[in-house]
Amino acid sequence: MLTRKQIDFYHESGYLGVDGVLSADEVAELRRITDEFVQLSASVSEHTDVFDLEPGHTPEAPKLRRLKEPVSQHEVYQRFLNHPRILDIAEQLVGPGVRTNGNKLNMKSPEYGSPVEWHQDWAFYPHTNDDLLAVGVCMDDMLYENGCLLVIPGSHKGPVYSHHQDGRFAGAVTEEVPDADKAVPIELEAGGISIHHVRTLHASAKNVSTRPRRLLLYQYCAVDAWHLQGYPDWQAYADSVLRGEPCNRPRLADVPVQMPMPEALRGGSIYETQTILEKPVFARAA
Ligand SMILES: O=C(O)CCC(=O)C(=O)O
Repeated sequence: MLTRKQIDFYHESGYLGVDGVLSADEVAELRRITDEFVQLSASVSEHTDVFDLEPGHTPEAPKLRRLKEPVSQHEVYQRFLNHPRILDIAEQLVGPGVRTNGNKLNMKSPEYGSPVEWHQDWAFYPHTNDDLLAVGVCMDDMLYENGCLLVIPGSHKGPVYSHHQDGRFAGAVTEEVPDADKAVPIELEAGGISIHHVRTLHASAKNVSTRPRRLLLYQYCAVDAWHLQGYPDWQAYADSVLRGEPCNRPRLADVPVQMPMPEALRGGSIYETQTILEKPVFARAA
């Protein structure tokens, strides 16, 4: 469980790093399953609904950038989504009650792992209120050198910046990123978790080290935060509730929203969407 000080820090700064949430055995289990998926990705040569590939991927040297919706791919990822320690923490920050609104496993392999440009998750999935966060489960030590998450403290209390270019959603902030010089790295040992608020400006650089950086991202939110694009039916919403009761009275907060529409020119993953950026910061530096 988080201390009062950690909870206050999260609300004030819009992020938090927590060491030692998973045991070494749990991390080993996640790595083992993930290695199997990397091997499986050798059988494809283009992005699929499951695999997002790094440029240069070949069957002989598979380079997997993202496993999409890992929770739907393997029971182990599903189990960790419901890990009591992680849920306790998420509930302390968005609860009582907690539901999930997505998951992904981003892998930055040694020496080429792709960067992610500055963005706010809120621009991708605005809800009726902003009690949403992403937990990053570190499957490796996550350090500056291997492309740890970078966050701009306090940015979750500020505006939602334009993620549009030429009138279409572009998956990254397309104006000058304010306070980029104040960005801080979230560095953690394997088994630790990063937490960032849905409106916190964040990014990550290319992995220039010889060590992998695999980050399993679970999105959690308040039970009464409803996606503004809705749900196909009640069950689709109710199935997302992990703790507490489903609630058909969304809480409406006064939050700035720009829908991620008209749709991006390229979809499939944030990496693909961001390839059209005219002024990338990290891709240019890489
Ligand atoms: O994997 C990362 O470094 C950042 C991931 C991220 O922000 C995202 O996928 O939305």
